Amino acid sequence: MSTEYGGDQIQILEGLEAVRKRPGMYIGSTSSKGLHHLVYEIVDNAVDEALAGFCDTIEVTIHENNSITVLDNGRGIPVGINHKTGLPAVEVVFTVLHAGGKFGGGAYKVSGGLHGVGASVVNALSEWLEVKVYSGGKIYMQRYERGKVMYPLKVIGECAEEKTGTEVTFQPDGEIFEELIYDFDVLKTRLREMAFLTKGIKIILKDEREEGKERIFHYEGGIKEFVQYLNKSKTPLYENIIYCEGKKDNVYVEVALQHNDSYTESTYSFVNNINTPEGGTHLAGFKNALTKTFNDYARAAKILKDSDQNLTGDDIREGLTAIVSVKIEDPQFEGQTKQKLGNSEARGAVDSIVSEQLTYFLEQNPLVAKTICEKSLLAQRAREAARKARELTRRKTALDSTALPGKLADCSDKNPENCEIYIVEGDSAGGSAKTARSRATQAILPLRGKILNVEKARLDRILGNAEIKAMITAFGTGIHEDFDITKLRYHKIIIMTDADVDGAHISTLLLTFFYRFMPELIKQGYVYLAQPPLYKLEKNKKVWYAYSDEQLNDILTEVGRDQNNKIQRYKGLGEMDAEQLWETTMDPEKRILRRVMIDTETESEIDVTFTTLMGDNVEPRREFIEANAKYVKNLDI
Ligand code: TTJ
Repeated sequence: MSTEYGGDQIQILEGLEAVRKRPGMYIGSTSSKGLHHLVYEIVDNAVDEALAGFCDTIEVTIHENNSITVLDNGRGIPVGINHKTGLPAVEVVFTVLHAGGKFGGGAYKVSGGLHGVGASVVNALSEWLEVKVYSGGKIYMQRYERGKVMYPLKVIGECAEEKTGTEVTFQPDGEIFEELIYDFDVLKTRLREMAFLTKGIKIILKDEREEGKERIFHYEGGIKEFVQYLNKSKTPLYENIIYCEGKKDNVYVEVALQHNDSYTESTYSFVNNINTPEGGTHLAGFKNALTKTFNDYARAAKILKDSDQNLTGDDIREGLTAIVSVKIEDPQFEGQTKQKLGNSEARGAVDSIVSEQLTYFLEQNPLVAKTICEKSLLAQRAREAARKARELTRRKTALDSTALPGKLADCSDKNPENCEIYIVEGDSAGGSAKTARSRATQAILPLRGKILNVEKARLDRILGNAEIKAMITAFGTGIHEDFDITKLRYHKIIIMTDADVDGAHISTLLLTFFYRFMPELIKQGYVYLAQPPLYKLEKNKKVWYAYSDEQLNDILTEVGRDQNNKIQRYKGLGEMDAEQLWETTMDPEKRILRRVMIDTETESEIDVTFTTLMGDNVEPRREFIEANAKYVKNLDI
C-alpha cells in the first residue's frame, strides 16, 4: 500500500489530533473518570447492537496491563467499503470523528447520545487499539496506534459461518491519562446499570488482574429488577412491582415502581440508557400521571372525601422507588448543563402510558392501591405539620445572628471563606474545643448524643429535632427547596467525633442528613471529617501523636522500642485536654482533615449506599466512611 496520505486521510488525522490536543473537550477529563468513560463509549456501541435486536451478550475484560477488551455477538461492524470515503466502514468508525451512528440499523442509539463521542475518540486516546470483526466465516483485523492506521483492514483467519461479532481491545494512552488503573467496582456499577436498563442482555465483566474475578449481569425483568435492587435494604409496602410499558409517538416507555416504608423518594430517569439527574419531559410526564391517577382513584374509592384536599405529587411519592426509562430516536437536551430531556412528545407518551396502565393496575389490585393511598394521606398530614415547623426555622434564620443556636460558639470573622464550624460529639469534647479553638475563624457546635436518623423519620419530626435545627440555623443555608449555598456561613464544616464505632455512627448520621437535605454541601466539597489521633507516645519528655497503627509503628521504629516508651491509646476526644485537642486535631497547620466526597458517578448507587449504611449494621457504615473520605493533609496549604 501507499504510505502517502490522500486529502481525506489528512483530514482524518487532523480530527483525531484535535482529540489528543484537547481530550477534556471530548471525554470530560483525563482523570480516572475519563479513563472509565473510554470503556462506556465502546460498550455503548455494543449495547446499540443489542437494542437493535442482534446481540445478547457483551463481555468486558480488564487485562493485567489495564488494557480492555469488549466483545459482542452482534452482526459485526460492517467491513465493506464505505462509498463516501473509499474505506472499509469499520476503519471509518475508528478514524472519523462522530462517524459512529451512520452505519447503524437500530433506531434508538445509546452511543452518540448525551455522552457519546464515538469510538474514534477512544482510538485517538489509546496508545494502541485493535479491532476484530467476525463475519461471513472470516476474521478481519486492523490495528491503530494513537489513532494512526497501522495497516489496511486484513483477514487474519477463518471462523464458523454462524459466529459473528465485534471485538475491540485498547490500551489507554499514558501520555493522555493521569490515571491508568481500572477500578473494577466503578465498571461493575455502570455495567450493572446498563444491564438493568436493557432487559435480557447479558453483560460479563472479567478482571484478569485477579484470578477468577468475574461478574455476570443478566436481568430478564430489566428495570423491575432494578427497583427490586434499589429496595433491597428497605421494606417494601407491597409485593408487586408496578410496571408499565408501551410505545407512543415513537417514544418507547418503561416505568417500574414500588413504595417502601421510608420517607424519601428515589426516582431515577433515563434516556437511551443514560441517567438524566435533572429530569426533563419524560420525568414530568411520569409525575403528572402518578398524581392524577392516584387522586382520581382515591376520589372514586372514597378514600378522599369531597371536602378533602387533593394529594400532592410529593405525598404520593413519599417512600417511592421508581425507574423511568425512555428510548427515543432523536433526544434533545436542554438546560445549562444540557442534561434535561426537552422532547415534548416524551411527556405525552409517558403520561398516557402510565395513566392508562396504572389505572388498570389499581383497579385490579385494590389492596395495593389502598396501601399507597393511606401512606400518601399520612404524608399529607405530616407535610402540613412540616410546613409549620419550617416556617418557624425560616423566621429564625431571617433574624440572623440573634437567632443563632445557644450552644453555638460562633467565630468572629464574618467572611465564610475563612470560617469553619466544628460539629463536635458530646458536650465535654465541645467544651474542650471551645477553649482550644482559634476564636476568629473556628466556630464550635456541640451535639448531644446521637442525632436523629433522617432515613427513618418524617420531615416534621426531623425539623422538630433540636440538634438538626441548630445545624440548619448555624449553617445559614436553609434546607430542601429553600436551600441556598451562597448563604453558607462556613466554608468548612468539620465533623469531629471519637475514633470509635459510635463516633463513626454519628458521622454517618450527620452525613446522611447532609446528603438528603443539603446534598450540595457534600457535592461542592464543604464537608470534612476531623481526624483525632489514635495514640500518644511519650519518651524522654518528648511527645508524638499517631493517627494510625502504621504510623505508631513508624514512630516506634524511629525512636527505638524500649521501656521508656509510654503509649496511650485514645478512646475518645474527651481524653484530651484543650491544648492537646488543638495540637492534634484542630490546628490548621498540623491537623489532618478528610474531605468527604461522593466518588461514584451512578446516582442510583449513592442511594443504595446510604440506605445500606443506615440499616442496622455498623460495619458497612464504617467501610463506607473509610472508602469515601480522601485523606487530605494540611488542607490549607
Ligand atoms: C451496523 O449495521 C450493520 C450491521 O452491524 C451494525 C454494527 O455496527 N454493529 C455493531 C457495532 N455491533 N457491535 C458493534 C461495536 C462493538 C464494539 C465492541 C465496539 C464498536 C465500536 C462497535
